[in-house]
Amino acid sequence: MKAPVTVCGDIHGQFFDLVELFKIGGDSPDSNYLFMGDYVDRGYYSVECVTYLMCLKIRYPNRIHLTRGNHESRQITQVYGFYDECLRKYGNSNVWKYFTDLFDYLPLTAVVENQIFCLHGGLSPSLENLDSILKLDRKQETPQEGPMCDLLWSDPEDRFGWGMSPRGAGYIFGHDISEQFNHTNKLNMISRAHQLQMNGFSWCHNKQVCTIFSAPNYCYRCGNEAAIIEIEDENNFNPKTYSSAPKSVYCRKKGKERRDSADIDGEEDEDLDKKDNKNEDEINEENEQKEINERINKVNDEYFHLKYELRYFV
Ligand SMILES: [Mn+2]
Repeated sequence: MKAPVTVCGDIHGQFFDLVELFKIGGDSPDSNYLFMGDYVDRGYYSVECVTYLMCLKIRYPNRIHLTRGNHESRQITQVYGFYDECLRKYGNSNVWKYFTDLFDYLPLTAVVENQIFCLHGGLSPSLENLDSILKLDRKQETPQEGPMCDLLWSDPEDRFGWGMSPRGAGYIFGHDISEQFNHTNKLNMISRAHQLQMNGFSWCHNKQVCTIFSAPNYCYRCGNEAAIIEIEDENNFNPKTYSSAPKSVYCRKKGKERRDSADIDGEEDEDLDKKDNKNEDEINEENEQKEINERINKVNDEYFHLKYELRYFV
């Protein structure tokens, strides 16, 4: 990819903060963008975030680039919110299915001006150079181990060599590993996301690795700033930080949500009135819908009480 380009980290379903991001970085297509994954899960608006970014990609394919994060996966989205959000918003899992099928086609990494290696997680002990990344069979669900998994899951650490990751996927890698990789591939630096940064971004490994995090007040309670970095050319970076959108913008009234779930109950009651004269297929279909409705109600409860597990890691 060519500079200038603005590089962004995790978004995690915080749609109103994504709107804020474009206010700070400039509208697409006036500014070029590279997003490094984790569009979905955790926040309440994964559907809106991923739909908006994909629409921009379709409309301006050369102005915006989207790489894959560890959350762009069938398995992870079933645990951390995107799947449940699709059920809640659409009453079935079709939208989730289409998006997770699409995620298999996202690129894993990008290189800006042959100098800046961009990806979601970090390095892999099975990938010594950029050519070996091109040879990966990436059009699949992210595996739970191996080079493709490592690129989306690994983290830099203040240490030497490789280590086990506390996340249970990918590795932790020391500054000697980053130095060797950058030297072998004639790179200036590695730009990555994947870890919460209280100031939005930070350097490590003697300025050979930069972590960018673009979800302000992550999970609506971490109190962190977010950042994006405008790369003017291979030597000039302008970090821009921003806070989350004002609460009045994104807080939907509890009452409205309650009415939404009441509508679902209403439909169910209507169905019960017509219970006579039903064949087995109809009854099965009804039971299936009932299960979905129950799950939707359960998800609504969790939605109100912010029960999604919060970890330091993303
Ligand atoms: Mn991540």
